[in-house]
Amino acid sequence: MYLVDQYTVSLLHFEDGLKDECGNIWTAKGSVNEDTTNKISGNSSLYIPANTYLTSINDNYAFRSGDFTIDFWVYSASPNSCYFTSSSVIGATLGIAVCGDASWVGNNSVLEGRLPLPTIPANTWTHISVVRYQGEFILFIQGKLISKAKMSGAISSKQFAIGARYNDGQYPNTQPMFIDEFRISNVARWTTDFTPPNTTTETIDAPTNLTASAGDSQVSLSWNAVEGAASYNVKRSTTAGGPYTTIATNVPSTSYLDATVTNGTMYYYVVTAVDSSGNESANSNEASATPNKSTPVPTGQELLRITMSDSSEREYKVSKVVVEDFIKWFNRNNITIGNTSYMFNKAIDGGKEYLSCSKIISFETISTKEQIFLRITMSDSSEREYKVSVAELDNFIKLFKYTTEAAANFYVFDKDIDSSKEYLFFEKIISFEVMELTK
Ligand SMILES: [Ca+2]
Repeated sequence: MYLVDQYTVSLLHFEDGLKDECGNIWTAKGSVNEDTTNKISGNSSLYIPANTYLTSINDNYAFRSGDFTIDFWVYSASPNSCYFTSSSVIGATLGIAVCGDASWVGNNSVLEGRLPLPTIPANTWTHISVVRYQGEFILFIQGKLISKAKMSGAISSKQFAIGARYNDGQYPNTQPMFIDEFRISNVARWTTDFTPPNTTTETIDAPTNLTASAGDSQVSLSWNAVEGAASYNVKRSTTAGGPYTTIATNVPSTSYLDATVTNGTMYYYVVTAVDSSGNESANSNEASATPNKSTPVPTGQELLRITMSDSSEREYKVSKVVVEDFIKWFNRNNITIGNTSYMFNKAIDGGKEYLSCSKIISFETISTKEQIFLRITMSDSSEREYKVSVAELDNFIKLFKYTTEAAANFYVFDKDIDSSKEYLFFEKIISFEVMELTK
């Protein structure tokens, strides 16, 4: 299947009714329908019975004097079918038509050229394209340049019809036909012979909804499955937008754990889908994460922050028992002589620290209930911040990692401000980071 690029004005795969990948509205006149038995791309083509057709109106179809390309695949029992036109009323506007008897590049009053259309083989898929390049109209059949004519006038028609000679409904095709991969572009895609794109060079859809979540020396990725994908490739960069380096190929599932990362570095990821023929899709959306060593205060501990007489602050993660003991000691010594010291075990190197009571100006205890700061980045790039307890954080991470085990696909946070609740859907979370709360 074609992908939309910067030149694509209209693109119909006929996989989803009349869905246009560029957002144009196509209206069926008569009962056209998808056909899954006869197609060039994906699962289906559009079957257009005799005397039915499609129309669409868009300023982008009025090419003025610019280059353009209209290309499509057709399968018809009769070479007299009328494939498309961009002229609204006979004689009113310069338009383009490719019909069984001729390929028109003008209108009845200002005919700049009229190219005979060679006989289109019956009952076989045929690629047809018409291109305007630097004032010349070029007709290609199966990628082979058939003929050219001058075409310098401005095309003002904003209407398009597929399956009729005029898109007000005059002269619809008299024979049924199938159309697939119909595309309109505002550029000359071909100017010499080319190999028509077909199912063997078909592009598989890119994965969507890639998310990256950071851990300690690792980043876990997940994305939505792509129909027809045999495996996925994972690519990484330290620059937003790439270029990306492939770090994993033949990934069979829709998740990947990258354990070859350095804490503190921001990584940008994309994934691609690969089909059984080895065709690789375009890149997915980009997701980023910064792996970091998270050191939450263990459950049951409290943070004791002591301000000394030299204005330095010392922090200790200690049990509630130690906090109570410290407070008792401080009160007793503060009232009396106040010259003895209190010993703390240092968490980092197992050393001991002695604080002199007379040098302590103040201290505060921060309960574990408010010690963890969780910042979540959502798929709309908004950030949400929550203060959570260690237990809450553990629960959140567990449910986020193993969403399948979660009873629900969302997590409920209590809002500090008005004690209301907020529901965050796991699939909308791109990444999150954990910090110790500092005041
Ligand atoms: Ca198709």
